[in-house]
Amino acid sequence: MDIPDTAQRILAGERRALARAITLVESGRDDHRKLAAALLDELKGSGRQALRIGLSGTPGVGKSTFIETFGCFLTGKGLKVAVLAVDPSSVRSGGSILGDKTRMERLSRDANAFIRPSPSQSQLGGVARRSREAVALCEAAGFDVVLIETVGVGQSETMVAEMADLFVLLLAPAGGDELQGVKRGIMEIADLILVNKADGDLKPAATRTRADYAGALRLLRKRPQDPDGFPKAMTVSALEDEGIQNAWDEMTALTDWRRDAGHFDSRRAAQARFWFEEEVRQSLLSRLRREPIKGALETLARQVETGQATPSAAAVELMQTYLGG
Ligand SMILES: Nc1nc2c(ncn2[C@@H]2O[C@H](COP(=O)(O)OP(=O)(O)O)[C@@H](O)[C@H]2O)c(=O)[nH]1
Ligand SMILES: [Mg+2]
Repeated sequence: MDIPDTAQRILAGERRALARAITLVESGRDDHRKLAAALLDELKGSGRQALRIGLSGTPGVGKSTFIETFGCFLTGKGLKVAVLAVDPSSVRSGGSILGDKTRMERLSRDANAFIRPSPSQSQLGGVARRSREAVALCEAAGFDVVLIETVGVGQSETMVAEMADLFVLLLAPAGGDELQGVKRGIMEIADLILVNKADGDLKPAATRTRADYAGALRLLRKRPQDPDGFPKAMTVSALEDEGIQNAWDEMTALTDWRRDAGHFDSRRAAQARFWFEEEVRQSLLSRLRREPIKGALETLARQVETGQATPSAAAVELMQTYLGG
């Protein structure tokens, strides 16, 4: 791959070049990693900035339907939209978006939309890096909005929140009066809670659920990056295309406020630092899993097991021999 040429094509918004570049960053091969790093470096001065929106919700809440409706709403406003998925379970399910293309039929035919299914890769750290780099590529390609979808499993929301400017949690109307077992952690990173399916028979339940979550959000610690009234809970119907304009208005109001208050840039700076540190952590961990450290680790671990060495002395020896300290 000719890196300067590919970079030019991406900057010119060529979708095929973008798709191939994403395939490159998704690759685990060492030579591909080097090319990917060179490409991202070439593109880093593009000065283009998309609004990155993380979207999470358990299977069945309507993420795909919402992305279709919301995505078409945005392209209807003349905005270019990219959709990416972070799904650590995709090895089994075959890609969360891929299986769902039928629900995004209109958007996938839209010339101003680009949809990319999640890579098949089981390691969350790896998935996160690939997704983050794919976001950077879409940004350089001139997309105005990048939607990053994730299913609500474990750490993936946290990872997505670390690469998004806004985090949207999609929920379904609750049957009873319980809050649907949404983990506190995910409530704490949400900027906007959208209770979907607020239509037909489900509308009263959606309205109640929204009120419950609005109450729960008020109990959370106030975050410096929020103006009054945020995080906010609203109802939408992705199927009937209701509340979408309102949701977008709230997203832009929040983003504008954060830009003016300096939170937008400082958050991105903190995220860049986070990913740098995460990358260093991952590199160190992968060295531990490779020879010669892998074997030395095993040998020392046996000595620790049999009492020939103490855990700390063995650790110090390993660090001194292989990691210079
Ligand atoms: N009534 C209603 N059903 C919806 C709405 N959005 C999605 N659904 C339905 O919920 C089911 C799951 O939707 P899907 O978008 O595949 O959810 P995902 O698994 O989160 O991607 C489908 O049968 C959709 O038609 C909505 O706004 N109202
Ligand atoms: Mg889906």
